[in-house]
Amino acid sequence: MHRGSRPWDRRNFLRAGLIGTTGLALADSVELPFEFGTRPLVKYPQKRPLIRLTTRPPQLETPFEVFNESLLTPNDAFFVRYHLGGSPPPASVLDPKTFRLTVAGTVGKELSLSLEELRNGFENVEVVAVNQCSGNSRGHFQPRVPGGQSGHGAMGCARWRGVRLADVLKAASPAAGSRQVLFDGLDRPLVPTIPDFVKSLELEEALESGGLLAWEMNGEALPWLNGYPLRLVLPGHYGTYWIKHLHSIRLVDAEFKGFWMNPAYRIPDDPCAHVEPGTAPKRTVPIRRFNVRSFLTSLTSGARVPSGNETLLRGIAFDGGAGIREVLVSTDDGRSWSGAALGRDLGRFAFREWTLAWKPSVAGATAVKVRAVNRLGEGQPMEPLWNPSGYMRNVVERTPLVVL
Ligand SMILES: Nc1nc2c(c(=O)[nH]1)N[C@H]1C(S)=C(S)[C@@H](COP(=O)(O)O)O[C@H]1N2
Ligand SMILES: [Mo]
Repeated sequence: MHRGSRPWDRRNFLRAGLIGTTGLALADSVELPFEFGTRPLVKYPQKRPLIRLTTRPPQLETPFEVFNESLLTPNDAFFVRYHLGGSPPPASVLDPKTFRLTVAGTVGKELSLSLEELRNGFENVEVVAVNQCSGNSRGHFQPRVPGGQSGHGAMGCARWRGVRLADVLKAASPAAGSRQVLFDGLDRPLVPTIPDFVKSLELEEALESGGLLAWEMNGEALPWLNGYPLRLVLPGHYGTYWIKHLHSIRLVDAEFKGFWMNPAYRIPDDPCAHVEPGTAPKRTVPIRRFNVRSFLTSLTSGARVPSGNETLLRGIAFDGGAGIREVLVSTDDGRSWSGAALGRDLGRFAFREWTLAWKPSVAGATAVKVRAVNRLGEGQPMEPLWNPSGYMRNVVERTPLVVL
């Protein structure tokens, strides 16, 4: 289909400044607000049309308006991220009848569990938690950095159901001297020069993280592209640890040095994970928890807002698990700030809704800025912080608008 040729095409709506009122079903491309930001929308099994970043492996972003529809991101709109050419694993290796999760390595008791055994052998629990890719919003980095040029759609919030990672680890009786836990999924590299996607956590961290081995997302089986039949859910931690199609947990007594822990997925060893733009960090550490972020979702860039009427501004905020304390909103491009009302609390790992009634009186160009603070007092920087991998963007975002 020829892009940009139809009157209802999303790009035309964007040019007309009407984004936010458009339905996505008929559109076939999206314009992200940075250079080279034109992206096709593509349809995968169990998914509505999503923003395509790459095809092999699939990397799909959630269209931003979805975050204004509900606090829980629908399964069919949830973003998808893979690393290996062999991802996602084909349905033939994901047969729930033959599936086994093994727990091995430096353990007193090796485990090999079917999905039934996992479900029936341990307490079933739920958590509402945000999953966010380390490189969410990477396309906004200046100077630009290599890697998937994501907009803000490599995040989502869902209700996950499964068993506690800690309960399963304890059932395997970790041996004294066990130091780290390795997680591997059923997807495999296509060529032997690419290392398998394996992630590690300190054992202590794995026991205390509140992590789940989850088979359910928003009340349904995990979608194929989000880890069917079992995935790690590590609330407050970047998505890189949320291993999909998880089939192997391995305890080791040394530090794991796999490619996806080092050199990949590392940040400058600095409290704000940043360096001078264009420079390399002297020391790095593995990326871990989310910093604080917030977004305006009810209006997007270029929206026209009538003066004299009340407009309800709405958005989301989240952090790495302390929970959101307050959200401040500026409707005059950062000159003055008002406290927004916080909505339903779905737990300290979830998207927190915020709202603020705004009655603009002056016509002309302005911008809305949103700034959240968590319960530890951590906020968001007014100027973007930079690192060479384009991770952890959390600058106060700015949405330019026109008051009519
Ligand atoms: N098996 C497997 N699990 C994986 C990955 C992968 O490549 N393979 N990518 C990770 C990364 S970097 C992210 S951001 C999340 C994304 O989760 P989602 O695709 O369900 O949104 O999956 C993680 N789990
Ligand atoms: Mo990621």
